[in-house]
Amino acid sequence: MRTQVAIIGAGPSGLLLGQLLTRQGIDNVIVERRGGDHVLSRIRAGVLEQGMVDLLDEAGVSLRLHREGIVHEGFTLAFAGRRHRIDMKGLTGGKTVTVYGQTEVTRDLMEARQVAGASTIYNAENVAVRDFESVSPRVSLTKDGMPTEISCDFIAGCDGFHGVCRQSVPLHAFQEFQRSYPFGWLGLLADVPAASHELVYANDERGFALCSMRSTTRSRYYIQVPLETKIEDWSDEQFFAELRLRLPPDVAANVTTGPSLEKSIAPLRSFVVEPMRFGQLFLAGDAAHIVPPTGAKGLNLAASDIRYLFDAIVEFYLEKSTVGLDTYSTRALARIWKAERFSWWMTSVLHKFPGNSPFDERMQRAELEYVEKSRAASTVVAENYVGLPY
Ligand code: FAS
Ligand code: PHB
Repeated sequence: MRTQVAIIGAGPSGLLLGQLLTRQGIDNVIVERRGGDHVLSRIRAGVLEQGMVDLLDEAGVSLRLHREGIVHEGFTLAFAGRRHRIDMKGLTGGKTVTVYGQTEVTRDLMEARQVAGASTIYNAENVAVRDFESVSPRVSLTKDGMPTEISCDFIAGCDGFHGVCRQSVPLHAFQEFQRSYPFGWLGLLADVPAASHELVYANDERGFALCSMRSTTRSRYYIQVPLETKIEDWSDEQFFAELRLRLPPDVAANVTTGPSLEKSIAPLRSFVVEPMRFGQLFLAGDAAHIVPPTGAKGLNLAASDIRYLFDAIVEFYLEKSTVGLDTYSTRALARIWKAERFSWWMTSVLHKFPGNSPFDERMQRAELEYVEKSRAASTVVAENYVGLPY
């Protein structure tokens, strides 16, 4: 099989790149190791920066997003019995975010790809990327027991943190930067009305909590849990009781309980690999970086990677220029590191760190009180949350 761009991974990164390339008339094949239903079953991000909304507009997949997505103009930080609203719209000259689940973004992209008749190989096994340092990179895989090979011009490694692409690069060719956090997030999705019309991030003595949503009738909640926590340790009732204890009383009183549609525990880590390009192999999204979800940046960083990579590939084919390809890694990493900083900062100031000294506790409180009292400090939070320019 021959194509121009072979994309490894049918998560949001791979599907968005595939959709943009297909609309541009650039042939591409997506190779995904799981089935489409499994990809859709993963409950992840919920907040889209304007840059991502604009890219989904350009990809022609934003009809439902504009119909069902909820525009948010601010969010609340709750701490020490007080609340501080970050007026994103007022502090950034009108910028907002849109609440619309990653599952729905993925669904919209999958449907568009099916309509376009573009090729996606699901349930691919033994996926390997080969000769990507040459001008003739290849992807080999097994499908229904049949070995298959795809020759291409470029390979987009959109296969997430545990994917094969980054792991296929020789160790001497890259440097990893990482920090693991001493806790995880236990998330619960339920068809209950939202406890607050905007997101509430709570720093409580008992630990972090987040009230988010997928719609006005479907809520997404998170509580910080110890790393060794097992899902079976937490019944729905125990989850809601703990959530309420960590929220401001009026928000807690507004929490409606209901059976969980999904419950999962996510570890928190900061991770970046440099560079993101290896010959004709380009890493994008979680394959290249991970942020703790506290800053709602993971999915949105995948979008800016795809913006840069798509523009570079189009420039190559249309203008026979490699400038975009040659600067992709530097350009993407410049934005990635700023989002890593913001996600690390939000995580550092909002969670209960086991082993924090009394000094550390005072520093955390001082950070939050500075944001509370300073318009400049609140503006820094607001402009990072809505997303720094691409
Ligand atoms: P993905 O991991 O989504 O997709 C990679 C795809 O590649 C997967 O479908 C995988 O099956 C496939 N793949 C892997 N290995 C392969 C191989 N060898 N061959 C072929 N295919 C292969 N972000 C937020 O902004 N907010 C959140 O609340 C949030 N919560 C998260 C919770 C969890 C548990 C996780 C893991 C991430 C969370 N994220 C969150 C981040 C998440 O949204 C990612 O940023 C987003 O999924 C990135 O998309 P992709 O880069 O496409 O990677
Ligand atoms: C979510 O709705 O899943 C969500 C929202 C904001 C975050 C993390 C997750 O910071």
